[in-house]
Amino acid sequence: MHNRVHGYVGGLCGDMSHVPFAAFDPIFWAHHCMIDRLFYLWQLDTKHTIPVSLYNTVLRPFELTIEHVLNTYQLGYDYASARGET
Ligand SMILES: [Cu+2]
Repeated sequence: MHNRVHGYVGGLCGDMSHVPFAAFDPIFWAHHCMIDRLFYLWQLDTKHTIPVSLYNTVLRPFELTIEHVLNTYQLGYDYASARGET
């Protein structure tokens, strides 16, 4: 889902198709916000969990690990609609 949107929007020559330039396209930010929200909703579904064995995986080029980014609330934001709010 993630990669295909990059390809559909960017085509052969557009910024979205090329990792070093993708963030220059404004749709990049909307796209990644939606991916983040879908991951959040996926986490709320108790049938899905991230294997604990992956928690210490470092997310290069950042110093954060998977464990650091699992909880959006701890990152300073949340999705109201997921809690039944409008
Ligand atoms: Cu992307």
